[in-house]
Amino acid sequence: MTQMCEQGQCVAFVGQWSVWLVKGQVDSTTSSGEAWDLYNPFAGEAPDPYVAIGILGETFIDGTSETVDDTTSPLWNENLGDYTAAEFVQGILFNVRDTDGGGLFNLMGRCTLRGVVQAGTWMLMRSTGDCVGAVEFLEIRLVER
Ligand SMILES: [Ca+2]
Ligand SMILES: [Ca+2]
Repeated sequence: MTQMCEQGQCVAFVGQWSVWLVKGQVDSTTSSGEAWDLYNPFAGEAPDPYVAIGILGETFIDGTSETVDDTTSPLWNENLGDYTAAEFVQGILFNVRDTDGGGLFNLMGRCTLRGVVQAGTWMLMRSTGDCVGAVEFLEIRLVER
C-alpha cells in the first residue's frame, strides 16, 4: 500500500485505472494568429490533433492517440493506457500535438492530471486550470481495472 501525506493528513491509495480520452477542443490558430499548417500546404490549415501521454517528469511518451484530421473539435473516444494510483499522484501529462506527417508535429499545448483519482470519473481538464497553450479542454474518463 502506498500513501500520500499532506499537512499531517494521510490518504492511502491503491489500484489501477485506464485513461479514456473522450474528446477535446483546441484553438484554430497559434498564439501568434497563424494557421497550424501555414507551412504545410498539403495538410490543410486547420489543426490535425492527436495526444501523446506520459508520466509527468519522465522523458518517454507511453502512447499516442489517433490523429483527427482538420478539426478544432477532435473526438477520440479511445483508451490511451493504464496507470497506477501512484502514477496519478506523480502526474499524467497529455501533450496535444498538431501532426504534420512523417513524425513532425507542432506542440499545441499540454494538460496535466495530478492527484488521487476515483473510479469511473469523468474529468474536464480546462485552459483555466489544468491546460496551457492552445488547448481549451480535454475530456477524459478514468475506468478502474
Ligand atoms: Ca502543423
Ligand atoms: Ca491540417
